Formats: sequence, C-alpha cells, structure tokens
Amino acid sequence: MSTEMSTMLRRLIESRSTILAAGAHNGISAKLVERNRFDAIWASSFEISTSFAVPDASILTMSELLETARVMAEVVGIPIIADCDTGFGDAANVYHMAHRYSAAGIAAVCIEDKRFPKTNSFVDGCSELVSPGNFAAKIESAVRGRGDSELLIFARTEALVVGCGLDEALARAHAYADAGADVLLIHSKRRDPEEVLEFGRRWQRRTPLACIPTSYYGITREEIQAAGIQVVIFANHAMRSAVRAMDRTLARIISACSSSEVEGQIASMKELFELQGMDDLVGHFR
Ligand code: SPV
Ligand code: MG
Repeated sequence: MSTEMSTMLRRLIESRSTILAAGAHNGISAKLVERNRFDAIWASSFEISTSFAVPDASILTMSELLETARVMAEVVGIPIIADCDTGFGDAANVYHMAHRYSAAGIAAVCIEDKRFPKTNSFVDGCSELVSPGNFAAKIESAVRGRGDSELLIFARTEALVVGCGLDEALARAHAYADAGADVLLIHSKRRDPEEVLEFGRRWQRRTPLACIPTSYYGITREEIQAAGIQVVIFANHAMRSAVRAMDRTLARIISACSSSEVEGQIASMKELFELQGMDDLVGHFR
C-alpha cells in the first residue's frame, strides 16, 4: 500500500539534485509542510514526542508513532519519511515495523544505529551505538519486511554524533549500503558543517545521502549540492515555531485578560476551516 508514495519519493530522488523535507508531528503540521511546497514530510520522533510532552527517548511506542504518521498520510499528498528511531527493538521488530509502515501508506522508514532505548542526538553523553554488523542485520530485516512494496529504507548513522570520527562513519555507511539501504543519512550535531561536507565528498557509492542541518544551520544550498547530499531534512522547525507562537499568544492573553491584542496576529477560524476541509464538507453534505 505504501507503493504509490514510495514510488513518488524514489522518482523525486532520482530526478532532482535536492529534495527538501520538513518535520511534522500531526495532521495540521503535515498539511503546512505540504502547503509550503516541501517535497516530503519527516515524521519526526522529536516533534511527535514533544507533542505528547514526553522525552524523545524511546518513550513513545511504535503504535503511537505509526498512528501519528498514518494520520499525516491520510491528509497530505506528498511522501512521508517516518523517523523510526532504532526500529523499536532488534531485527525481528524491524521486520514487522517495515511491514506495518508500508501497509499504512508511508513512503519511507528511517532507522538509526543507536542502541535501544535511544535518546535524542542533541542530549550529550547518552548515546551508544550497536555494532555495524548488528545494524546491517536490521537493515536486511527491513528490506525483507517491506516485501513487494517500494518502501524506502533510510539508514542513519550516528557515528559522528557520538564522536567516532569520519572513518568509522564511512565504514558503517558502506556496511549499511551493502545491506540494502536506499538512502544513507549522515547525522552531526556540530555547529559547523565541515564533517558532513567531508563525508559527502568521500562518499563514492550511488546510494543517495541525506542530512539534518539543525545545528549547522548556516550551511548553504551550494555547499549541500557540492557535497552530493540529496535529501535535506529540516527536522524540528515546525514544532519549535509552534511552541514559541502558542506561548507568546497565551502570555499576552493572560496579561491583558483579553484576546483583542492578538486577534489580528493569529490564524483566523476561516483559515483553519479551510485546512480542516470544512468547506468541502459543508458543500457536499449540508
Ligand atoms: C528527529 O527529528 O526526531 C530526529 C532528528 O531524529 S534529531 O532531533 O536531530 O535527532
Ligand atoms: Mg528522531
């Protein structure tokens, strides 16, 4: 069932030098990503955990993350790349994960080589990696689990995040590409993009590269392209901006005991009815 969106994502990756994805955490944020003409949605574990107000630390179950991704898939017409953390366990869990995400119409799953339970990459000192062999076996399992579907498997290495260095990151990435990964995500939490760019320059395989420029946000489109990185994921900006906006609005209302000051600065009910699809409903059924 994932085949249509997976095929769309595969074609995008084959035909474009750069694909832009943005993080979302529910139906409405996914719609805004689509409305702003991103190519794909990143169903971010960080954003979804934040929306439940729990740590991004393998606290949410696969069912909760899958259900959230499914809600997004039902309301948008662009591919969803589901952030599946460590794959919710070992190779057997990954097999079932791939099968279920594919059946839910999700275009791609992304798993990372941290040990379960994982902690968000920006929390210092909490992450440990599984062996390259263990993670390659998980990738092979995801490939088997997708069956005949076109579900894309993103393999993410955290070797740079935990300080293992470029050689280890490249060795792991080679092993994951050999195991059948469709896209290789190289993550970094440094402020400058140099290690990611160097990784890209040294990557000789045909497997496309992806990156998440959260900390090295100064990177340019030209640098990304010159390093041969094709998929760029703005992983958490929808949630970070939503929290700031909601907080400011609520603070102004409580301090004035009135919403009149904020009325002109927030989305109107009409705009939200449009995003809900209310006009269609009223047009057809009322
Ligand atoms: C996410 O958005 O959940 C990610 C990216 O996995 S990061 O927060 O950098 O780990
Ligand atoms: Mg995540």
